[in-house]
Amino acid sequence: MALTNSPKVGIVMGSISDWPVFKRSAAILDDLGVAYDKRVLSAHRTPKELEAWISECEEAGVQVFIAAAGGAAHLAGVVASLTILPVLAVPMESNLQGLDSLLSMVQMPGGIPVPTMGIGKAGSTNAGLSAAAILALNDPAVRDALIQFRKDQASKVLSSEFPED
Ligand code: RP5
Repeated sequence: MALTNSPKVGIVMGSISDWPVFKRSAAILDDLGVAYDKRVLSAHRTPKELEAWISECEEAGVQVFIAAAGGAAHLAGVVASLTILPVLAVPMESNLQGLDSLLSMVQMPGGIPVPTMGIGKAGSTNAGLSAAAILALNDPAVRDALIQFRKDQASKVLSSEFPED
């Protein structure tokens, strides 16, 4: 499958079963106007295809990866082993409530870092925002979009209304 045009972020999940939660990362990037390429690729089920996709992303100008997986979640670590670009990890909920996923990602041995988000929906949202923040270092349009996102978020909090009892 051909890559999305000029992607800046590569987003990869170990299974399509991750998408209902992981789609929040993609939604944030959509909101901020950041192009990405998304794939279902597994570190243990499709390792060769995963490696090939990472190379394609690097050649296409991707600057940061986001990887979501659950259980013995080695996907982000494997991606990080194959690129020097930053790789953000999103632990998916699992039979152990995602604690296994979180520890698999965050407890990488020293040498191959995997910055890891919180488990599930919040982590998925924050991965999209963190990827955008990395891009914003060199992309004024993404920086402006992030600033606007923060303003809109603050406005929503400040206009909160209590429900009637
Ligand atoms: C991981 O195993 C995937 O990232 C997913 O979170 C989990 C379960 O995968 P499926 O059995 O739903 O395909 O590799």
